[in-house]
Amino acid sequence: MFDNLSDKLQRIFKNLRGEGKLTAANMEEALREIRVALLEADVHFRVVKQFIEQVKQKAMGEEVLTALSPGQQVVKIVRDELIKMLGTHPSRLRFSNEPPTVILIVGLQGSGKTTSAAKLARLLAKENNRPQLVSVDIYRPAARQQLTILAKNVGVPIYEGSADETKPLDLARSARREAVHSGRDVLLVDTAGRQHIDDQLMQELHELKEALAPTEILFVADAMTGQDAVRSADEFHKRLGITGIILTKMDGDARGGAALSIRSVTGQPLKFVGVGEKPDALEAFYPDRVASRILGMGDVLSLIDKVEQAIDQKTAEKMQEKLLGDDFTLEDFRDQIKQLRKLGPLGGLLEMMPQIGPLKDLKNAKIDENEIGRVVAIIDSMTPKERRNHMIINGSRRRRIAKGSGTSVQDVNNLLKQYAQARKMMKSFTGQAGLLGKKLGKMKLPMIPGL
Ligand SMILES: Nc1nc2c(ncn2[C@@H]2O[C@H](COP(=O)(O)OP(=O)(O)OP(=O)(O)O)[C@@H](O)[C@H]2O)c(=O)[nH]1
Ligand SMILES: [Mg+2]
Repeated sequence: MFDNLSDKLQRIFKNLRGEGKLTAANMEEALREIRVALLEADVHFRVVKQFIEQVKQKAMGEEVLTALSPGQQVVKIVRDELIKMLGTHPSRLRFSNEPPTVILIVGLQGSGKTTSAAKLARLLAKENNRPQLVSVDIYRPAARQQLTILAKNVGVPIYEGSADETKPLDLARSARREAVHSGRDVLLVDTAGRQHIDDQLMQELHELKEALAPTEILFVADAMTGQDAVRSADEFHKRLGITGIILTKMDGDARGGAALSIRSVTGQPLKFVGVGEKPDALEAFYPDRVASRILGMGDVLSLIDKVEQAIDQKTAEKMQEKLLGDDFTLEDFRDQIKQLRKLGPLGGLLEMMPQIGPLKDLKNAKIDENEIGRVVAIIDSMTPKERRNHMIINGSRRRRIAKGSGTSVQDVNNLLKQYAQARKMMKSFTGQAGLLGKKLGKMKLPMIPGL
């Protein structure tokens, strides 16, 4: 559903990535385009304004991360700000210390309350809770029956009430008693919807709130209604006090702006999103995942994360100097390999690399994790002197090293051969270092010896 926004942002970033340097001018231009893209996605204008302001400040003030190119840096800032806008932490349901935890489900007519109540009950049951449902929608004919059918579907008990229970408060109180009686730990209360927010509805909800002391009051908002969903969430919050939001129909073709603004406007977290009509179409809301999906570059972003986490900047720079110099020892060779290993399975890492220039061929390179372990073990079994000068490693030293590392002399020979090749390759790179550096961007990833 974020397709359009995603496309636009990607185009903006792509243009930026081509720029060698971030200047006030190209930044201004990019920000203007981002602003338009967000507004077109129906994000609330105040939220957009604040967002752009934040990104601008960060981009201008940010200490330059040498591991990232200017374009990547902007992507990172925008991503971080998007996450902030969506809520920094995934927001979980809160549970009462004294069961049953009561969850009141409120919202306008047709927003998806009843469906979401059943979906949530199913999710809770799957996570080893003992939920129970009740509908207090006495207004719409067959509303309670609708929940009864859904409850059967998801295999969660429902309090159906007796014939003389015709008031929401009575139904709710009895359901709660029943839940306590049968050892249910969560009571989900599906309420009636109205076309508009009116005093009568608010009165009823207030009474339910008072009687049940719910731990959560979840506002169900229909994403397809865009800014209306944001506005009604805000009003419900002001009048009733909500604790979280379920945004439904995110599988539709809404522009997504509601999802982006609802948190900033109401100050309440998005907890779940509905992504279909089926009982299993409810997902916990993870701000970081959604942000990455919007940017449509989850892969590149996680690569940025990994690089930031795994590579000690200084070490990487020193290493690069060494790689291009003459004193690339077996120790450096080992450290290189260890650095690479910190990035996790190499196959995955290579998949995430942009498929451009010299990196294109890396994707097909098969790197055996066991092989890396062997190489490290062999080098660890050498004496410091041997590591600094491989020329002294004669036959008897090779036998000793093989024994010490639990490998064979053949393995040691292979490693020394690889190392010699890597050295040779490094040297031949020296001449083209400038060109290569440019091609690799400023990521300063350690190069892979032996490839
Ligand atoms: N595609 C899609 N449809 C949904 C989603 N959630 C709910 N619906 C559909 O929206 C319609 C209304 O859902 P209900 O759960 O009955 O809505 P409600 O808020 O309980 O409605 P009232 O009780 O009349 O106020 C139904 O047809 C649902 O199948 C969703 O996440 N995606
Ligand atoms: Mg309903």
